[in-house]
Amino acid sequence: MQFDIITIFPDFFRSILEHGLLKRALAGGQADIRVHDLRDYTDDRHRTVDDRPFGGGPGMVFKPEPLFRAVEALKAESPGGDVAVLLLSPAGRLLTQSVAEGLSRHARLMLICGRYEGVDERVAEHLASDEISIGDYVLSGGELPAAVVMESVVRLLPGVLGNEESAVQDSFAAGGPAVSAGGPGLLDCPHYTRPAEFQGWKVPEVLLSGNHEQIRQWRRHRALEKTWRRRPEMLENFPLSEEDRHWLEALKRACEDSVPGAVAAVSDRRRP
Ligand code: 9D3
Repeated sequence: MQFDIITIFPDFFRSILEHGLLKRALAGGQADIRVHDLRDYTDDRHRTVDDRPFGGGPGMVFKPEPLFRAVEALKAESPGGDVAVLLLSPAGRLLTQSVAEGLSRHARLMLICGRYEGVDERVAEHLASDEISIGDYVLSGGELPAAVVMESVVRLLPGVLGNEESAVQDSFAAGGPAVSAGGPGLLDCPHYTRPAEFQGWKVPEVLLSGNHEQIRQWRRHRALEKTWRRRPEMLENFPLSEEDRHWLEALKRACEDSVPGAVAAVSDRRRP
């Protein structure tokens, strides 16, 4: 898959491309990532990318011409190709695992990073095919969001994760068919490693027991419990098994009755 990032801070991307998953995907040929300096697509002496907003007000707005010139020049390299042009913008559609899955099906992604107060609206309307936000908090530009989008997409590409199953087992993808269809998964169960006791805090005994059926069940219950406590809305579209449903009902009853011992017994809390 080919990625083209258009930014006024090309150096920003150096370190993320030289580490971990993105480095590996580049080396392995699953991803080809190029970073383009928006100023290379200006035509004035000062390499101007922004201007004052019509109608007045604070801040500066990215001019349309350099962005159109950049995207059109890059598009000309792959005529007729399946290219998505993403504008990273706080007003975009929220990035979720299923949005990342959709993006991963394109042959080529162009990522436009805005800065300042915004980007001329004609870019969103007539140049970008999609606008993406990574969440409801204010950042100062689209560079971090572009890196987030890229990492979420690249790890879905065939051959990128050493273990082809890891992507499927991820928190937001756990749970099979409903999840492949873009639904939410469950939060992950807790993980532990040695030592079995650290500063007086013990690893749950069942994990040391060697009883794989009990371990599997414990992990399932912990994942269900964590999801119910922290992200109950994720359970609404999740395909619960009969046994999941029964166990969750028992947990809810114990919590509603707020009998500490009962909650501890159901949820295996050592410090209720
Ligand atoms: C004062 C201007 N802001 C009013 C709320 C608008 C604004 C424009 C541009 C706020 C931030 C930015 C810079 N942010 C991004 O370009 C951005 C972003 C973000 O801030 N949060 C989450 N996802 C994204 S994607 C791009």
